[in-house]
Amino acid sequence: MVHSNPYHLCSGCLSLLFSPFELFLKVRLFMSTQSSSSALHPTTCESSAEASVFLQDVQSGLAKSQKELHCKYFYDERGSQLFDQICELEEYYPTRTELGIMAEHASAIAERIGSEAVLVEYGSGSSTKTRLLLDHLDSAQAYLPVDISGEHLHQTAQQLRVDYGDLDIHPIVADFTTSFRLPASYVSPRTTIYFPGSTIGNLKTEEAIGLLISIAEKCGPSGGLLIGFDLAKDEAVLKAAYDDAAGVTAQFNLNLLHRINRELDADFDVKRFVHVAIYNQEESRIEIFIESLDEQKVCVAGELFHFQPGERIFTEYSHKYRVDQFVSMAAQAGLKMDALWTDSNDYFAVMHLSPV
Ligand code: AVJ
Repeated sequence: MVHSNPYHLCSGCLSLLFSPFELFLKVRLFMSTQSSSSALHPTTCESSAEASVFLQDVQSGLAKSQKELHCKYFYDERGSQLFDQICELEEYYPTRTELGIMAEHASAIAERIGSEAVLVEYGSGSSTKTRLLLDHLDSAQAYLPVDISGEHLHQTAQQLRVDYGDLDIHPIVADFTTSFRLPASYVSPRTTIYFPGSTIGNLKTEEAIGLLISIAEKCGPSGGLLIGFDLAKDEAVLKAAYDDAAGVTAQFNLNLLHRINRELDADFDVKRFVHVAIYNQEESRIEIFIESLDEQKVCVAGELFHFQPGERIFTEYSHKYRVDQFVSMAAQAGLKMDALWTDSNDYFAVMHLSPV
């Protein structure tokens, strides 16, 4: 029952003020302060508060007339594994294409970023594409990978320190879609934000512009933004990429229901749901849903949710931009394009922008 949950009032009030992304960070930051300030605070404290935010988000998302679950919840351990498998699929062109662009143009891109850069990466993960940059940058001052997954981040940073001995590496555990700050000692006129992976495409257009505004505030007058985003293309190519023949993307999407069953007290009968990926031509984006095959009831921590046959839970957008569209979004954030690199099919774009 919602009312027996001690976090209800607190997160309920907060959620009126902040988007789920912002709320997520606020709790993360709060909890990380807690655990670092007191060794006596066991991890159970952190996990129960996180579980409570997750539960609130799931229950409120399923209570909407258009049911929804936030795509950030895809990435538990199993979900991250499945995402890595997606990146290896023949049909899933973005990862491979972006890496190809970075490999082919690494020295031109590094030249554009310039010397003595402070490089800040949003959603750094394993920093694979970044190594291509670091190998070519002229005497970078520092590399600050920002990621929500602390454990993975610190492991990656440790390996980078081994491989890039002279470089100052300062990992930051944060959700970059919220108002996080760079440590004062790293604020530089040569700050460049690196935001690969077309993660921006998962945001709604207003949210994407908001994020670009916060990036424009952080990058220095002689710094900029290096961003990777997916381009509009043939519908058949897009649909195959988000509904692959082997069904890995379906597993990735449906894992969210398994995760809710595992972590929250829920009883989704996952085999009675299917993965749906549609292309919305007007909005130029893939829209991903989980569709109920029949009429059914699902219980999540004491709350009952009804599904009609064919009813869908919205889980993710993946926007596919035209270059001019992206340029005008960036202009609204005070950023102007000064270089663009694409692949021979024009499937993916890597753009460098500077503050105006
Ligand atoms: C890499 C997070 C941008 O939208 O292509 C892949 C996520 N979802 N298949 C994307 C994703 C389904 C992906 N991002």
